[in-house]
Amino acid sequence: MTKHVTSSDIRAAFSEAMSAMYRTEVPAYGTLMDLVARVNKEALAANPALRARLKATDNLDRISEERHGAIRLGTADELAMMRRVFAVMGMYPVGYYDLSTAGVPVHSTAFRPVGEEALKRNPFRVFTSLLRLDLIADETLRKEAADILAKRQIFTSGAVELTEKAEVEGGLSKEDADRFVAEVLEAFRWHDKALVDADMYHRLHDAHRLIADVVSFKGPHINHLTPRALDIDKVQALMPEYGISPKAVVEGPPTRDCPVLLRQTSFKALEESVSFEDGRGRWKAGSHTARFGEIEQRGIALTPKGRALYDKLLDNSRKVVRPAADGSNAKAYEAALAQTFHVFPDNWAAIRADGLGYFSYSLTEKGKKGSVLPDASIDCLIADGLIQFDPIVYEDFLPVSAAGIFQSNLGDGAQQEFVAGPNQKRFEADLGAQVLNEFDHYAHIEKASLDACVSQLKNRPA
Ligand code: OOG
Ligand code: NI
Repeated sequence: MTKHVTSSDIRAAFSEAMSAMYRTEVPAYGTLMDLVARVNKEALAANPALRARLKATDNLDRISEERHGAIRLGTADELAMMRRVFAVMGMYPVGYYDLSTAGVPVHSTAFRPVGEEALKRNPFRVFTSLLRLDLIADETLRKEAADILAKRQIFTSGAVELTEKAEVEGGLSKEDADRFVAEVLEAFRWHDKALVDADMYHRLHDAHRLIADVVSFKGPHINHLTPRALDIDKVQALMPEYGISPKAVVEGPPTRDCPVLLRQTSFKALEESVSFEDGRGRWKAGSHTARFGEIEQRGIALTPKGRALYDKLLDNSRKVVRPAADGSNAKAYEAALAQTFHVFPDNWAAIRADGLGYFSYSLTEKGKKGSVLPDASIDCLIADGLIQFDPIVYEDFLPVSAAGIFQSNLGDGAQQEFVAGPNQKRFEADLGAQVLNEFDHYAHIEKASLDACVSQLKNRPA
């Protein structure tokens, strides 16, 4: 019997290989990584408490590594196969994101590790979007785009064979895993020679820039990678000094003492040279804008109640100031956001008491020795210093933020409106599986931690 490597090890190797490839392909991304490493180092030096906490809970050496990337697929078959490929790496579809309401003709999920141990070993996830051709108004163009997509094969035969082998045998040997990573990486590679001629590219582009990005090329090139920043505001402020141009505003909640959900920002996508065949075997130079670099900073996962409050406050603040793509009202937007979020409690005890966030519970030193009456409430156990609680980190994405990231990287032109609403059923049919509900998932982690504390306390003789 051959020994299998773990799916987490394959994921870690894959994310490392992807990082190396992307840095070579997009040198500005390497610059961003250098800036992030510097800011993270400074943040740790300036804040010993943060350093101690991260040392206890995270691998300090890997703090500045990539947390996620993103791709955009063209067909149901591509999505279904991508699901099987990611499963080999222990990455499963979590959440459904409809971006049509934000003027982007896609719907998406995030493939990610789900268990605590897997997340700790390597948290790499891939935000994966599927183009909604049904949102192209022009019927002829819709048909042409579908025909082009139907002909392409984004995976190498080696990638498909090794995925099948992993499915049949329940894993891969070290040697096969190395080959798997190399073969799968090919699907994420950039191709500067378009599949379509210049005329078709421009017609797709006129329908929506994103449609041109998905349909015109041989595969779903990775369009960004995202390391973790310990001080996202500082990286945003320093980008120009490093010769990279940041998007107008940081997406998500404002800067807070108790971070919630996810804050993200990126540098704007670069204009890159590509070429189009002219039908007579000659290549004609052109350009395409799709690839960028992003950073993220994560906070506590919110309950449906907390999330509803977050959504309402974000919406309210955008009614006061809508961030302009050129950054001209960025300061006013930040001020409005901070102002609106004043009503969102900014200490862990209040966030917990109000039922806004998910927490992981554990026994204190006193709790490890103590015992309690069977009917003691959790609040009493906390008040008596037997149980402590820590925020559970949000591991998913935010549709409004994702739309902001998409938009700022699709150029600053006028936004388009789509009438379609979410269609999770259709997405899951195309995926060939159901996506995990993120709230159920966090609630489960919270409950398991609580049950463990209570059973330890109550099973001790009083
Ligand atoms: C994905 C944008 C969404 C995020 O971090 O919210 C995303 C894309 O541009 O394809 O990655
Ligand atoms: Ni992203």
